Amino acid sequence: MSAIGRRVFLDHDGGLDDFLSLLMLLGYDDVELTGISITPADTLAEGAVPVTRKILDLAGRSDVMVAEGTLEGPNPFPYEWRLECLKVHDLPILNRRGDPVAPLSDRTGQEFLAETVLAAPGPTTLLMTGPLTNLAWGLDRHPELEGRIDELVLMGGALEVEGNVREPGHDGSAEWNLYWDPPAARRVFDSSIPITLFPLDATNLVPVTGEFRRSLAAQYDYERSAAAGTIWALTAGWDRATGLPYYCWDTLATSYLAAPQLCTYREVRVEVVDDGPSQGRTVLSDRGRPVNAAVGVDADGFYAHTLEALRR
Ligand code: AGV
Ligand code: CA
Repeated sequence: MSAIGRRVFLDHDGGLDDFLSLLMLLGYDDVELTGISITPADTLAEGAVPVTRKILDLAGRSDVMVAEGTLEGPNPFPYEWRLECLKVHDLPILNRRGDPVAPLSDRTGQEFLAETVLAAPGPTTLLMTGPLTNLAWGLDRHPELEGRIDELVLMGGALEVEGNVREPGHDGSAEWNLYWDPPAARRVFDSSIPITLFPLDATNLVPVTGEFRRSLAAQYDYERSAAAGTIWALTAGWDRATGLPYYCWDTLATSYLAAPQLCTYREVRVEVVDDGPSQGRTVLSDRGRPVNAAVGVDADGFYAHTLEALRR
């Protein structure tokens, strides 16, 4: 690693844990964050874009540029989930500084991702905590992009566990990020970009518990931690409302950039189903492409790491 550490570009889709991932990432000394694009998937761009900029301001990183993606996948997220970002937008802890200062790009998110990676003086690691739409768009238009990404760190997929899609006409085998835009997922998996995958097999091991949420209170004097604790509190009761618990989905993938040793990994071969009742499913197959997949987690170590990253 060079003195500035690893060059990272973040594409997120504005869910509660996408914002939490950004709060954690901003505590990592060895990460040089080159920009952020937003995919309007598990969110509304009108909430996700200003929230992202306000989080950057809160962390003293008003120099990082944000861009709004305009591409949409074929399978929309439940509208109630997408509304959560509006609550975050109004949190007092994010509004103490007034209107956001971190710059908003005049490029679309998909253009900004490709252009930022292509303009970097060396390879970039992509952290993607939502669908792969923006990256697939870039790969189609800029063939040279593929060789400029040294690693894609992705929250997505379900290898040997059930998926989390519960939609009419779907068999439940897919994870939402890849289900939102299955052809985009397929396009990216068909590329030669090295993929480190955080599928439900690993994230199922790190649920957001009440005990974990309340443990944030002890470090409320750290502003990133105060914001994170407040956002995590919005996940309380989620399991009763939706029948599905909230997990540390995106934050587990994010932790890889500072503490990869928290997980155990398996080299597997994976194919993505791009249509029909299993669309978005990641299938283990000898014909698939190689993926380094997280399959185990030191859960206590991960929760402790999260708290520590938010105290820096
Ligand atoms: O499938 C996990 C992905 C992660 O990127 N998202 C949420 C995380 O940001 C979709 C999702 C699955 N189940 C959900 C989701 C739920 N119950 N509420 C909100 N989003
Ligand atoms: Ca997400």
